[in-house]
This record gives sequence, structure tokens and C-alpha cells, in this order.
Amino acid sequence: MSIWFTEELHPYYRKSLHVRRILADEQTEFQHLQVIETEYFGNALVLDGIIQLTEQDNMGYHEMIVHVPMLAVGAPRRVLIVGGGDGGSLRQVLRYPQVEQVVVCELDRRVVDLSRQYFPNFGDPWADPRATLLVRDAFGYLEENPGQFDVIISDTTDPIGMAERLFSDEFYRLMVRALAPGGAAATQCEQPYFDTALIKSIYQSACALSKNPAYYYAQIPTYPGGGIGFMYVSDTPWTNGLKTPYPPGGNEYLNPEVHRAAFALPEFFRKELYG
Ligand code: SPD
Repeated sequence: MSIWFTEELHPYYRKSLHVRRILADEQTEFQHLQVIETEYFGNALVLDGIIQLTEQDNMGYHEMIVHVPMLAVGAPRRVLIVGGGDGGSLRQVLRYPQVEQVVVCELDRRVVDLSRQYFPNFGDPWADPRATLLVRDAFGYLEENPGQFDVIISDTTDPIGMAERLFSDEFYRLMVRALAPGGAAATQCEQPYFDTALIKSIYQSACALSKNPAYYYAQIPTYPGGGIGFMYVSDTPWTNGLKTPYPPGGNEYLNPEVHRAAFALPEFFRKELYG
């Protein structure tokens, strides 16, 4: 008998992965956390019924959310990751030798613990002395740290329940305030086909807060619609990153052509966003 994990995004849209076995299934203090061994995509981290990453296709998400702002800034030394308890973004940030400190502000300690156990391909980025884990809400931390970070990465779940605040005007205002001059942020910013209105309102906030915001996109087959977008928020143009060499370690998804093309938007969405 075959077993399928189905993520239902809307009453009119769902997607399924073939399941081999359930490796972990628990209600944490904050959410329902599952790790599922799937047939083709390897282990998958699922929070409140929504796929966060799989071993097979997470590289597109993590390389794009991390390297686009990191490369644009050029030589970032202090980096903040909001969410990101699975360690996938942290691993990419630590590839930069010039990075001195990475703070990860993750609310749910169990995401860190179970990801360490079930995603050994990430290595153990937490063992790097440059990494600091803060198990706390990001709002207070951002408030306490104006002007501190060269790069901020908002690597969150979807804007549902407790994560909804991380897509608000207030969050973007605090995030930009926590950037050092010339710094850049990238945020998980949902799917053009399903979340047009939300992305538009976030883009408007980003325009009010920074000189060169832009939306970009990556293909991730296990996410709804086969991909996800990111909001780049900075006074520094993202195109600066096209001139910066990649950090050691080798990319699996990002190359110069993908980097440039990620900012090209389908016409219906380009018109919605940029008019
Ligand atoms: N619709 C799913 C979006 C998931 C975004 N979070 C991914 C976390 C990976 N570090």
C-alpha cells in the first residue's frame, strides 16, 4: 500500500509526496513538527502540515535566500538569521570566511534538535564557533540591535498563525533598522500565483524603507507552485552581487545566469508589483 503526505494549500490546490516512513512526529510548544522519509526527495521537515525543506531540493531555497544579499554586500561580517532553526541557511552563511558572527534567532528549539538529528547532510553548522543560537522571538532582538547587521535573512515558515507577524510592516521596519549602513536583507516572500496581494504590500513596505528593493524567485519542486520568492531589501542594488566571487564550497543551484534570471518576473506579476 502506498502512503502519501499531502499538503493542502487551498481547497482548490494540494500536492503530495510519496512517504516511506515517519521519522518524527511531535507537538512542540509552538507547532506540529514532523520529519518524513520520502521516496524521492529524502527526509522532509514539515511544520504544521507545511513542507519546510527536503534533502533533495532545499539547496535552491537556502542558496538563494543567503547568497543574494551576502554577495550584494560584498564582505559581510555580522549576519542575523530570523527563524532558520533547521540550519540550512546557517550552513550557507558560514561558507564566507570573512563572516565573524552569525546569530540565529529561532523560537522553537525542537526544530534545531530534530534537524540536527535528521538532516546530517547539513553537517553541523551549530558547532562552528561563529554561530550563536538564540531561542527567542526575533522582534525583541531586532528592537535591541539597531544598525548591527550587514545581512539579515528572514528564513521563516508561511504567514499563518504565529509567523504572520514576520510578514508585517512592523517586522520589516525593525529588520531594516537593524541593518548596518549598506546592509541587505532577504526574506521568505511566498508564491506569486497564490500570494500576490501579500507580496505587493510587502514590496510597498520595502520601497518605503529602502532604495533598491526587488523580488526574486527560485524553483523548489516541493513548495506550492513549484517554487518560492524572496524580497531583497537594501539601499545597495542586488546587481552588486553579480560582480562578487562565490564563497568557497561550491553551489548546487546558484550560478551567474540563475542569479540574474531570478529577478525576471512573469509579465502578470511584474505588472502587479512594479506597475
Ligand atoms: N511554503 C513553504 C515555505 C517554507 C519556507 N521555510 C523554509 C525553511 C527552510 N529553512
